Amino acid sequence: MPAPALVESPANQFAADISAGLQKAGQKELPSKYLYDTLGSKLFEVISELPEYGLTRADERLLRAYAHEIMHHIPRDVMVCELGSGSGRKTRWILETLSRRRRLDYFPIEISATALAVCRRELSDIESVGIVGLEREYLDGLLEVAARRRDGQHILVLFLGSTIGNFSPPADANFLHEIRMILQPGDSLLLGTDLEKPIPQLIDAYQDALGVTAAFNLNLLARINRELDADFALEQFEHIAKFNAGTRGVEMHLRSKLRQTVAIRRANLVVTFEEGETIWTENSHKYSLAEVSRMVEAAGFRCQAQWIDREWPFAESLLVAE
Ligand code: AVI
Repeated sequence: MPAPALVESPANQFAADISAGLQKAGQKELPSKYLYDTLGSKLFEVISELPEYGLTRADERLLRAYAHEIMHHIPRDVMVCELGSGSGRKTRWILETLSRRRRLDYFPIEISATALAVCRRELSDIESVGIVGLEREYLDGLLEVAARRRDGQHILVLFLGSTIGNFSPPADANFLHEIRMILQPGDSLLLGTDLEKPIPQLIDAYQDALGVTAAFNLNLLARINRELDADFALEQFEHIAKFNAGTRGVEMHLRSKLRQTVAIRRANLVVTFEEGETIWTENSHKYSLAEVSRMVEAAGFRCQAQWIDREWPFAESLLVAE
């Protein structure tokens, strides 16, 4: 009889990923997806209201202004699936517009149960939209949606807010390719990408005056304390944001203010940090339009239409699977 497969629980996976990231030779790092526990998701909502952080408002402005145009490119019989719905607020414009033509099902996919609950609450008043939240990793959720497709039905995937930029190149292109492999020709992907802008503006956006982004970043250590019985002293780390000119991304780090040792009991790990050493917690890539074109074409999509916000350079691209 074959040995039973080992199923990783989310807590074990979290411990394994934290342990691997903090033992990396050279630059220590933590996966940015773990920034979004209940508290982290709420702090991100506050970030998107900050005057310095124009990304979410640009995304929402475009969706609101062009929802009708977007709809004209989408087949009538469509199921809408969103990777990382967040609060769902900016999705409202798309769902309201599409559901005026005919009833539709909307599948938000999130690893955060809290974000899914907020999304359901935010959007449940829209008539003619059935909401089926999937608490999954993005591609697992998308596979599940694809399995529910009826004959002749199309899928519209929403991947908004430039979350793609948090997959450092070339992982961004690879991820789009994986999405493409699940879709069928004629399905669509609405992709939001944050565009290049002056470096001081970017640094302000990720190192805001109120310190909300700092709290968002430090919460990752607090989360490890809470969930993995660790003893990070938060006041001994500081948030920094810097622009990496080589990769053209804003990096968030947590810098150790002194030499210190931290125990993470549930990961069976003791880690030493040198004074000034950093943990890299997130990359937020800033795209050029030419780069977006190359990336989507290499992944097997054709760009059918594109809308750009001039106030905060940001692009919404409607892609069709070829
Ligand atoms: C979710 N993502 C697109 C945000 C970004 O801008 O990269 C996450 C974020 N990190 C700090 N501020 C916002």
